[in-house]
Amino acid sequence: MKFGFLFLILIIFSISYKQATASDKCLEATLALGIIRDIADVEMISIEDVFDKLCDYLPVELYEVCLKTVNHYAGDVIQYFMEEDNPDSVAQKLGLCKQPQCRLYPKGDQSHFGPQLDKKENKYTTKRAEKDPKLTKSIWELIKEEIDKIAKEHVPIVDLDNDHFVTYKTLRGSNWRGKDCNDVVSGIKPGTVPLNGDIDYDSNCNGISGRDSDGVSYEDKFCKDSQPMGVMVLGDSVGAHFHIPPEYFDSQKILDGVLKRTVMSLIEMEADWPHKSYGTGFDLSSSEVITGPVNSLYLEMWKRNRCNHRNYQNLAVNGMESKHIYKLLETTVNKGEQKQAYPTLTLLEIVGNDICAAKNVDDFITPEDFRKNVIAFLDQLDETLAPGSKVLTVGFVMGSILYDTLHDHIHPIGHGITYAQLYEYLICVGASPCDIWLTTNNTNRNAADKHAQILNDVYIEIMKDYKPTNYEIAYLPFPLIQMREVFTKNGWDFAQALEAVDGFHPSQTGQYYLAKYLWENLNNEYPGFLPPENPYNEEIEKIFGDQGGF
Ligand SMILES: *[C@@H]1O[C@H](CO)[C@@H](O)[C@H](O)[C@H]1NC(C)=O
Ligand SMILES: [Ca+2]
Ligand SMILES: [Ca+2]
Repeated sequence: MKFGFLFLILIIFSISYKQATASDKCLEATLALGIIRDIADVEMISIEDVFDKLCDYLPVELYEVCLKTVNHYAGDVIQYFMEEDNPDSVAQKLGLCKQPQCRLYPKGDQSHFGPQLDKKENKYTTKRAEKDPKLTKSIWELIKEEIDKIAKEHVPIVDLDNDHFVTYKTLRGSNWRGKDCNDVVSGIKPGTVPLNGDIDYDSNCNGISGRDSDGVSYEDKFCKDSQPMGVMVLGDSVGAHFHIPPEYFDSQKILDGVLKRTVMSLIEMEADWPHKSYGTGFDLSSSEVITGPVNSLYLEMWKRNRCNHRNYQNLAVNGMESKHIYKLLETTVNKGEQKQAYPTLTLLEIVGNDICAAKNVDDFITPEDFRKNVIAFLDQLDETLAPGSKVLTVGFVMGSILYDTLHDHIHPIGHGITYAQLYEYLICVGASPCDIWLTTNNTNRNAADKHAQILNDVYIEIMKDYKPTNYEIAYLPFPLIQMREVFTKNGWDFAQALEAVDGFHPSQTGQYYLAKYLWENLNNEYPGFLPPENPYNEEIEKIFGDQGGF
């Protein structure tokens, strides 16, 4: 059962790796209680006063169910906070945490001014006896339903012509795949070879159509011989760019309404930011809940050739592992229409979950099983991609860098809690996204790195003799080590390149450098792999402006 706000984020957090479990409940409750106490401190009000306003900080869609949750729990929470001013202890007394040895907040952490204030009154009823609340539907269930709708198929919810391209942004819309320029006719969509030179209308949504004064179609003149190529990402939460705003842990920002303004779209985006990701990012606008520079392989391809405008598909799904990756092909638009589609630069990137699926060092996927999964996927890819496509396989990350970089930094939760403490707590309650890398146990971290290298070697072996019909294939290591070298050389803290909240993913800054080094390395190590610059770019811009934007 969930409280106030953080449950939202944490539910999403847990969904991205695995289904939420009883252990996630403990984590969610503890963090939410910590935030509730922080708000009481910041405002110098009682816990009861916080509960009075709590649901006003959430979007209206969640108001009613929030109110029910508050009415159920507030009485007990106020009572327990008076007895012992510590979120871990309160969560345990509520029966939501079963293991008293797992503690996030330091034992003597009594930062809260409120106990005196709290004693005044408690208009909420306490329900100590009633362990199993009879809420009609918990917030958890509500949100899970919402996410299931989107997340089951990972295709847009309302798509009139059913071609997987739509005109709205979230819900697997144009933040994920180029915006549709006609949502009624299914042949018209980004990434296709133009119909009849697009003389009459723009059939592939790249903003180029019509003909010049000599009667020559602009598509024929500018694009036909330019080797257009789209970008497609088949991968995991790094490819989808998973990001939980640290602002959601900042009581002052919550009071300022940050959740109210942004949390629904975060849910509709599965907590992903593909429009700012290293693979398919294009959105350079600023946002209150994500900051940093944007660059991507798609943007580089677009800069090279304006004919590629809107030709991107980010099909990545949080938590993806090699054994499920073939499922992503179900939603590629090229399926069954290879001849009508332009070739794509396709990223195969599953940079960690195969390792993180292991709970201990004896539990890793074998190289043989991994090879089988990858080959099966590559075979299917050959039946999906347009002839002339390129596939870039990105290797596993050396995940011990995460711990090395962050372990002694303070987490956005505050209260002096370091990442090392958070990681151990997550393992303790059974809610860690990656027990084997996010741990103080360096035997485990090193073993995980070693196994990641073994899996990378499988990729390298496959590259040597795998000969598909419709595409060429290349392998590049995940450039995290290279990125760290650059940060170190410049005297920058590499923590900036990592996600502050989960301590696990590349941040916006990290995504930017990922794009930069993958693009550079691709061009250095595989020259000629990608099409050349289009000499007509300037003319296209002059005639078609921003080509309809994104
Ligand atoms: C680290 O984990 C290994 C198992 O992988 C275990 O044998 C060892 O005792 C652990 N070390 C510590 C310090 O807990
Ligand atoms: Ca459509
Ligand atoms: Ca066109």
